[in-house]
Amino acid sequence: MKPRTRPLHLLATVISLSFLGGAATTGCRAGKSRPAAKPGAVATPGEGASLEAIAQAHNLDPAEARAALEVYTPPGRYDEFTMFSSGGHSGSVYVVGIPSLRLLKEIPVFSPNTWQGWGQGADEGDKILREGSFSPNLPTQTWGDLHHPQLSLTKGDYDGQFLFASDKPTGRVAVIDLRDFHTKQIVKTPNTISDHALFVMENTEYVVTATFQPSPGGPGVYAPLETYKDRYRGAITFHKFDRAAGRIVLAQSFQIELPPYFQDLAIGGKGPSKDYIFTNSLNTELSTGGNLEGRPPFEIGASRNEMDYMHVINWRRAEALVLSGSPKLVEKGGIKVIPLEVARDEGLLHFVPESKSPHGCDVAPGGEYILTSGKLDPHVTAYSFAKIKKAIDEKNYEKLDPYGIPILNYDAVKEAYIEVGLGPLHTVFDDKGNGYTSLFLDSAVAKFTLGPPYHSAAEGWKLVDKIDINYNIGHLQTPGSNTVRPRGRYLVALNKWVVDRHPAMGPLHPQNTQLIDLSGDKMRLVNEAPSIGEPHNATIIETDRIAAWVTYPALTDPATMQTPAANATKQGDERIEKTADGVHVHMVVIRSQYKPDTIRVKQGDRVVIDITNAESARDATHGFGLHGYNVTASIDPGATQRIEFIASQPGAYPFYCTEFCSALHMEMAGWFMVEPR
Ligand code: RUQ
Ligand code: CUA
Repeated sequence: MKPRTRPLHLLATVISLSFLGGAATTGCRAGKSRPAAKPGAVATPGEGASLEAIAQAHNLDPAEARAALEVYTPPGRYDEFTMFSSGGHSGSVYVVGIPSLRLLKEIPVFSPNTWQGWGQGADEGDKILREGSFSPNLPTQTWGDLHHPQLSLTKGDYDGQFLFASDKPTGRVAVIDLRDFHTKQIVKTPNTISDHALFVMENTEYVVTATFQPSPGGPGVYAPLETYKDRYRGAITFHKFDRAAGRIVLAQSFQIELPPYFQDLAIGGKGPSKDYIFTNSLNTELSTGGNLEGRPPFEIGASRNEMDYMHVINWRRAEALVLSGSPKLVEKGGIKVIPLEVARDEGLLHFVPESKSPHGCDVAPGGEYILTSGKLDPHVTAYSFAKIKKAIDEKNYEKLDPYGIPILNYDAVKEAYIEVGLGPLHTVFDDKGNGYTSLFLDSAVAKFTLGPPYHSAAEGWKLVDKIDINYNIGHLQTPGSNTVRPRGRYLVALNKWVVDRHPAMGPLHPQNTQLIDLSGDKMRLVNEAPSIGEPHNATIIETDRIAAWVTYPALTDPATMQTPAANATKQGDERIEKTADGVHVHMVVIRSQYKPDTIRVKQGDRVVIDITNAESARDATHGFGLHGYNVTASIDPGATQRIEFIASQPGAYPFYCTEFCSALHMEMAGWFMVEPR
């Protein structure tokens, strides 16, 4: 590839060193002062004090006093927006109100949760974790890095029905139903050993994931690292989503094999670009590390080339090939796979040069531009989709990559190259034609104008504002940013480190979410809150657009959402049946008793307990805690739930309600008696 003039190239090298060194940005950068922490309330003036006096007593400057009023959500009122935030390695999704930043709920996904009885050894969550584990021949994976949450779309906008979330290390996708905020399915992406990106297509036809580390064929498949170039492959996977069933259907899913680059972030096109998807890649050098074996460390080996490749994939044509039943496809891991050579020969895949070690890959709301950032280059590059299309049609190639994939001419497809600051990562959008890019190294957010049709050619692609945040920002989000209708109003900065923002509480600090007001020309920091785990990425929707239930319709099985569920127990029909290998308990719970409250089994019996909560009152959840057997369940009003285990040890075991449900909650208990054989 011919060398290009890179303004600030030297600077990029310096940045690269500090970026690779990791700890270079603690926010305590020399030469740049940040406001020192100051005490909160020093005295609370009594009733009748003026707002000014209260602000003064709380040591608030006018901007802080104003922000306090702007984000205050009085007791009993709801936040305007709801954010579904990644919990990183906590494995959960956290539901947070905006602008208050109040934590509203935890949705357990990839990790067990005792409060909600999720993945506790005998319940539905346990089954979902097992079925969606990395490999059937390895222990059930009970942790993950919940990375990218994404709401379901209808016509390119949020519909409030489903939330999907990816697990980066293992390459899994979870489906969460927003009627009850429960995880319904976890799917291991076939043939991959790790995934990074997750996004959904315009009408949620597919949930798409792209690999991170390439693999020789998925869990359990070995090929020597020396054969990396020939035997390892990346992939982009189209998980078919059946909206009526609320499940991913692997039999109708497909995958396109890609070169063994690390595919990193990906996004679907919109409007003119809606038949295409775009994904970054890094390590086009095909480095495999080996720092004790005479090879460069991975991070050095993987950053040698000046440019990596943005992948431009014609998914519409790929889908047509799959639906045509073409014999060129192979069946692997339960899905149809388009081999790399077929993708190349069918013209499904083109590359666009992009600044090395790129990160964000985002599409402007109208689909005209694709924006990427090179972590080591202080610019955002905007590519014009029209120019990409033209270059593909005219075969305007610079050269072919080692796998024969055409690399489009950079100068022919580039639209703009905007200097934003150090360590640019992701870009989001507002409703006024502006882009906002997170700057990891600068610990800042840059605001710039998009080009036509958002702004005139003269006004477009200009840096217009910048704000410091605290500290190492990764993703950022605005409500509806990746939809066809970004809402603007607020921007959330999701920060990896919090350094000095909260009082010392041991060396592991909380991480941090900061709220920025976008209503004026200048961005304003108005709120912040610590988070549990890394708030990796988020997705933000109007609270009143979420189609959540307040109770289940009577006799619903949350596992299937069917009502009446086959295993529900009606009041008056409570009983204990002997089965060939044990007992089957049909139980009803209602304030404040279990019926039956005495269960007698023999040691070694298989025990099946179908528990139905007969309540219809809002919030009338009951639990079932059987310690010793390590069984706990939370049965919400209207729900029915099955618990299954073997009564292996004799003894007298109490069970009790784990939800403080009534004045007689302490009396809501029973006996599980296991008679020795
Ligand atoms: S990517 S911090 Cu793993 Cu979501 Cu950019
Ligand atoms: Cu039911 Cu406590």
